[in-house]
Order: sequence, then C-alpha cells, then structure tokens
Amino acid sequence: SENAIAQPVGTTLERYIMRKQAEFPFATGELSQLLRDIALAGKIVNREVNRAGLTSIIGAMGQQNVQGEAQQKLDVEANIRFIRALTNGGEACAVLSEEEDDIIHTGNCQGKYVVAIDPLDGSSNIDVNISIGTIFSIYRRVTPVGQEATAEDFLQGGRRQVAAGYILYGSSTMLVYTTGHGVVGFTYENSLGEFFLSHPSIRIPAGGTTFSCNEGHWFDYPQYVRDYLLACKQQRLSGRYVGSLVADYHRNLFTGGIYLYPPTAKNRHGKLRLLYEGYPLAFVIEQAGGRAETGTGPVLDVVPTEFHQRAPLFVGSADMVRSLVALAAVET
Ligand code: AHM
Ligand code: MG
Repeated sequence: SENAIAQPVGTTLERYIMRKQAEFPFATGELSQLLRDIALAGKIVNREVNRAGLTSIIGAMGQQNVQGEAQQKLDVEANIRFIRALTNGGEACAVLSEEEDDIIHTGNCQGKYVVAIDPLDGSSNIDVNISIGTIFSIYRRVTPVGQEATAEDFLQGGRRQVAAGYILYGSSTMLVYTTGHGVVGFTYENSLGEFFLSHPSIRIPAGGTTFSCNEGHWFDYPQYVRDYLLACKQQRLSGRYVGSLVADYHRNLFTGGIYLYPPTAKNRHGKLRLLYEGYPLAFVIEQAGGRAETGTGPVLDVVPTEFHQRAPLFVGSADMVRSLVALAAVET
C-alpha cells in the first residue's frame, strides 16, 4: 500500500534531518535542531509513559525521581520535559503550552522560532494504560530577533506554520511531522534509543470506513452532525473512538476515516484547542492529502485571537470531510 514501509532501511531521524537540510541550501539548520529537541523530549516522555504503571509501585517503595522530587503527574512531567528541551536547544524563543496560561519565555531571545505544544494529550487515558500523544506546532517569529516573543508570534494563523506534528505513545512510539513537503513518519526503537524512518511519505486514503467521535454527546451535536453519523451507520461504517485525539487521528490517517469534535450546545466551539491541536493536525492532514474543517471553513483559515481558543474539528479523509461539510452547508 501507499503507506507501506519503504527503503532506505535504517535511516535514523538524525540522518534524515541532515539529508533534508542538505537539500535546502539556504536553510540554517535551526528548524532541524528544533525537531531534534522535540524528538529528544519525546524519547524522555516515552520512557516516563512506559513506566507509568510502575510509579505507584515505586512510590509505594518510598522512591523519588532522579531530581529527588516526588513523582509528578505525567502531563506535568511532559510539560517540563518539552520546555526544558526547547530551552536547552536554543532555537525556540518562546513556548505556548496547554499546561500553562501564558507564554513561556525560554530566555533564547536570539531564537527564530516559537512552538505551541500540547505536551501530553488524552488526559483521561494516562492512568489507564491507553495510547496518548504529544502535538506540536512551529512558527518562525514575526517580532524582531533579540527581543522577547509576543502574542503576535503565536497568533499568526494556521497557514503560517513552518512545521507541525505529533508523537504517538502507542504499542510503538511514533513521530509524524510535516515541514510543508509531505508527511513523514518515524518509529522509535526502544533498545537503540533512536527514531527510524518507517513511513517516508504518508498519504491518507481519500475515503474511509471509520468514524471517530464521542457519541455520548449525541444530544448536544448539531443536526447536520447527527445526520452525517446516521448516514455512516446506514452505510455500516465502523465506529472507533479511543478518546485520545492523537491515537484516533493516527488510525484514521493510516486507514482512512474521519474524526469529529463538533460544536455542542454547551461548547459552541467544541472542546479542542486551535493553536496546539487543531492547527498542527490540520497542517499534517492537508499535507497528507486529507482535509480539516470546522463546519464553516478550513481549520487552517480560522483567525486566531486567543492562545487557548477552541475550534470544532472535522478531520480526516477528504471525501468524508467533504460530505459532512456539504450537510453543514445545507442545514445551517
Ligand atoms: P485533554 O486535553 O484534556 O486530554 O482533552 C483532549 C482530549 C482528546 O485527546 C480527545 O479526543 C478528547 O479530549 C476527548 O474528549 P471527550 O471525552 O469529550 O470525548
Ligand atoms: Mg489536549
């Protein structure tokens, strides 16, 4: 299939980034360094995620982590790890995280990039050993280098992202990202501590047989969403919902499908956050040949006004998202 593992065998993330950088003669390598930093933090978080079930046992044995601190909650830990890696790497002048209200200044005023991140998404799945993920989005800053970053740097809009992606901590850990030239996937080899290129060019099938949403919210969904879901059921499609955005999205990216987080009666803009959930996953899906819509237009075209603003998300196979949007247009 299109997404089958292809050669060259044994290409590490490191080597891949170096090779790609060589293809862009004017690239300074800063974006490459940023991707390395994210991958490094991802490895550390992967380690923590993998022993999550042991921490209560370790805790019960009265142990502490290497810093001599009591073990943190995993999402807090992931937040610290990513901010630390981005700070030490030097290329990011500021970070926006789901875990914190305001911009985090790294002190690297010379850094040319800002990063918006959801360090560990899928909070309800953390404690029950189900797949979770990290989502990230990168912009080149618009404020002058040498000064502190401002809101302007983060509120540029989805089309201005220079790179975006996610890490899935699943049965294997994977890093999937785009820099605007298609989508690549790397799979983590635990014993070697390396990400290896496993999916050199990821394309989402145009159609699919899977829909993913929380049907518990059915009575709060707009009528066009319910009509779309009824049509899915009439066609005997499969419902698949992990409740971890990265996991549900990743499945549909590979097999074809649609993920829905609609507006609800209570939350007019749904639940998911635009800057570090909607935008990055929309960028990746468009680069993979799919679509991401809010019901009134492409996610990437939503004008950002606030750091933690929400937006509805209908994302996945182009044909499926198109059908849903067509219903939205007729019924609203
Ligand atoms: P979180 O940031 O608190 O983890 O919430 C985001 C998660 C997504 O991973 C998931 O798709 C969605 O919330 C599930 O929400 P719901 O429980 O309403 O289905
Ligand atoms: Mg989240």
